[in-house]
Amino acid sequence: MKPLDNIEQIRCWMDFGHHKPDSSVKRSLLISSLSILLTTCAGTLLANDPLCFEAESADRVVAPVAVTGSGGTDDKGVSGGKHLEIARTNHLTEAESKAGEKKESKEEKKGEALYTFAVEKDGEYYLWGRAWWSDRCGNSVSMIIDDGKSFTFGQDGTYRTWHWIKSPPRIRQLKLTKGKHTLKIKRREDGVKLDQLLFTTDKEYVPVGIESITAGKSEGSEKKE
Ligand SMILES: [Ca+2]
Repeated sequence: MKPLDNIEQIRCWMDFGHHKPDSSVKRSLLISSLSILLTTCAGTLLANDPLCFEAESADRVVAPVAVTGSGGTDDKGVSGGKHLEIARTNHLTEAESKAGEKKESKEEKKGEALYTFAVEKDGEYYLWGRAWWSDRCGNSVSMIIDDGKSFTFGQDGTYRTWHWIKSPPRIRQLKLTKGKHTLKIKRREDGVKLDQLLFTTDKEYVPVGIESITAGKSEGSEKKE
């Protein structure tokens, strides 16, 4: 586990406030396995419609997916000062990008960000993401909701600037029942960043700039007021 992961996990834990670990557990956190950290950090993102949260607020982030905030020119105007990133370390050729994916290493296949969220009503949802794409070989991620089929998010032609894009229309994966669900973001290409994510049932809703974070993270089904 990278040092950055540990820092993120501790910060996440501290955010619970009412559920702080004692010092011995904190110490074990630094050296313990990822599975223990995941159990500790798990929480459900809850809010009324729209449900907006930071992309960096995942329960679990596994390399090459990472939480970062370099403060560079491209990071200006990032909500929360951080974002999710799949760095461009292994550039895809255009042919590989057109094919949808390249042969991934075992490590790359493990890469993901995992979120647990809950919606307050059944419905057909729209998932928006505030994204930054490098170019046409780095303008998408794969997403999986619950145990559904993965779908491609992105593939638009706006590069090197933060902008909101929407999930493909009318996909069955976004027909959600009231209650808890999971979202996984997986690597499809590299050179991509995500700042915020937003679920809504309102088809007229169009996020602009940095949206207000509406989702509070809470354990189980308990709602944070
Ligand atoms: Ca962010």
